[in-house]
This record gives sequence, structure tokens and C-alpha cells, in this order.
Amino acid sequence: MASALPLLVLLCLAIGQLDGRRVKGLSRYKICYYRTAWTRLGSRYFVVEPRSLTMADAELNCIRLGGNLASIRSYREHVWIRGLIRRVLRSDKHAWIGLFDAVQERKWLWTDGSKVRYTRWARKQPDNHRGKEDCTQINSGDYWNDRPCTDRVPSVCVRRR
Ligand SMILES: [Ca+2]
Ligand SMILES: [Ca+2]
Repeated sequence: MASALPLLVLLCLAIGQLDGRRVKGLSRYKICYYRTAWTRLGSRYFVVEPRSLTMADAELNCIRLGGNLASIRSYREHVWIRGLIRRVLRSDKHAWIGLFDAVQERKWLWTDGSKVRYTRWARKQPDNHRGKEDCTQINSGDYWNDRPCTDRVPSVCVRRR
């Protein structure tokens, strides 16, 4: 029994890889479902990563899963993603989305290459506090806040298909 857990982790990782390619019939592995199930909204799919990671590690994790950190294109998507986080994490925890201005201050870019058409900054945000905030977290109340990219929080990934 002592060896069961590592085996399970390996199994979940293997299924995670397969699930990324949308192999049929794997959703019955409920214990892995939590980590690998993508939920569709319109033409895109989203997943919440519950582990606390820096923004760069969160982006690398999303890439490993076949996507990027989530871009948000409308208020409807913002509300829906907050609901997804609440369902998975059972709270309104701060979580990384893919908006960053690390390349040039105040030039905000989405890691998935989407045009920045919609934002939902909290009051007085983004403030680039102490000159060190280049990454974005959702769930600052019902809004977004720029935060140091070295924060470790859960994250939301997106993929196109
Ligand atoms: Ca900044
Ligand atoms: Ca801030």
C-alpha cells in the first residue's frame, strides 16, 4: 500500500498527457479528473491548477498541458472563470491569469497572444507597487490586481482545442 501513491501519481501524469490529446474514455478516472479535466467555454477550454506556483512556473505548467495561462476577453468570461475557481478550490483564492507587463511597463500582453480587449482592474490597480508588479491575479474581490510574478498562487490555463 505504501507504494500505491507514487504509482497513482505516475498514472495521473500519464493520463494527463493522454487527456491533453483528448483520448476518449479517460474521464472515468475521477481521481485524476481534478487535475486534467478541461471545461469548455465557447470555443476554448479552461482548467484550474490548484498548486501554488510562480507566474512563470504556472505558464510552463499550462504549456505542458497544451495551453497558456488564461486570457479573459469579456465580463462574461471573467464571471465564468471566477465560478470555475470557486468550484475547484472551494474558495475565491487569488489565481494567475496570463496578463503581464514584464516586457515593458504598462504595455500589457496576454501570454496566449490574444489582443488585450478587456480588463477588469480593481480600483487604483494596476499600481506596479514598489516597481515590482508585472503579473496579474484574478479574485482581488471581483477584480484583477497586478502582483509580483514571484507570488505563489493557483492559476487558470486555457487552450483553444
Ligand atoms: Ca508592472
Ligand atoms: Ca497591484
